[in-house]
Amino acid sequence: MGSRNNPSRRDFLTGAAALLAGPAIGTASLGAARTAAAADGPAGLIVREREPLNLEFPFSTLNGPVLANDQFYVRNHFPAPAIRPQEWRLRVEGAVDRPLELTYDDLLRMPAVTTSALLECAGNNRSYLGPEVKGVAWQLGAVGVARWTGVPLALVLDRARVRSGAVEVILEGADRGTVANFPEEIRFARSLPLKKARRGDVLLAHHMNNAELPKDHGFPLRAVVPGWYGVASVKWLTRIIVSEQPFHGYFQSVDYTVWQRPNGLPTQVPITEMLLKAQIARPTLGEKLTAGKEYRIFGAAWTGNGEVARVEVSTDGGDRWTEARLLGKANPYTWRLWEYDWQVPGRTGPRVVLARAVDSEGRKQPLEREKDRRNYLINHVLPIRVDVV
Ligand SMILES: Nc1nc2c(c(=O)[nH]1)N[C@H]1C(S)=C(S)[C@@H](COP(=O)(O)O)O[C@H]1N2
Ligand SMILES: [Mo]
Repeated sequence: MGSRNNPSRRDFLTGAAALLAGPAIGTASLGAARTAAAADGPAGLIVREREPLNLEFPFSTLNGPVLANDQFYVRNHFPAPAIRPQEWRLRVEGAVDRPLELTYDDLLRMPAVTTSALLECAGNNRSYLGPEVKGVAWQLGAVGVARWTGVPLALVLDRARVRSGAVEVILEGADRGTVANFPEEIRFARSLPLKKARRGDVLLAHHMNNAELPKDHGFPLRAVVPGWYGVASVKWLTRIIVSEQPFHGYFQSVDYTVWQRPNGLPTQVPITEMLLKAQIARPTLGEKLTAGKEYRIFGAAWTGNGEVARVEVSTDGGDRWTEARLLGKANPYTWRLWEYDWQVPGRTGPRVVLARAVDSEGRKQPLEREKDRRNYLINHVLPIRVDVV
């Protein structure tokens, strides 16, 4: 009973109950963080860390398809570098026939595209795994959608003339700092397979929602890699290195990896594509709902590739599931807002509300946590306990 492949409802509810039970799993801290939110950060963002700055969007305030710049979560590993655009350069080097050195103005003059894209931190929802888990304790709000304007990376690579032996493109930021088990400071860097880097939708963005990139979102230039976890979207870009070897930098071999088991051998692989997820914005944990009244359950759902096909809601802890209404139109690489009008029962007491998504590839959100994912890729269904009063 209750194997990983076939979780019984009872096991699942045990999981949900344990999660809601208290200190062991940290519901108390969830509540504390939630109340601290408004007082704490700019524009009501929740301060998770001040140096380096890590800010969370209070997901319960979700109201539309795009967030304003000052609502967008911030995930910094090192202090944000202050960059003067006049002195800044983007260098393109490595396995290219024509290395480039571009100024900010050069980039602003190149053909640009504007597209909506969602960024989610691979550690979003981590606080639901319990207080002892390593990493920033995000609740639901290490995720956001903005409209990004920038130059396709493919265009810059074409200008630099990539050599035939190239396999990856390394993106390096200006920010630097120390990490465990390495004797010197390192810069933040991540690589993309050349094929992914050459898709027209990977951007070198200089504008966010029609404004210059804010400092904490990577001014003057950042990558935006739609469909991949946020870690791939390197901020404060200064160097693009085309490489003939795969890159194994810190942020894709020590941190931001998960385990896979090809041939039964545990192997660490970099985190790339986003997984399917539905999140409930309202009600929030512990919210009091009036017995016998209608309540609009509201949230968002997204997936790394493909489309969100369906969102289902349960208001009885996972017994029965009903389809929610998808709002607006499907838009690749962003979230789909959804709602469900719930006739709150007349009987008072605690209730567990759940939402789960299904995508166009037939994938479903899991009900249970997968252990091989370390402290990342948290996309199992999360219970929201409310009180009917
Ligand atoms: N240079 C640099 N780029 C970075 C990071 C960083 O610390 N330094 N953090 C990454 C991570 S883990 C995420 S989730 C996103 C967050 O982008 P945001 O701060 O604009 O929301 O930026 C990514 N790019
Ligand atoms: Mo992240």
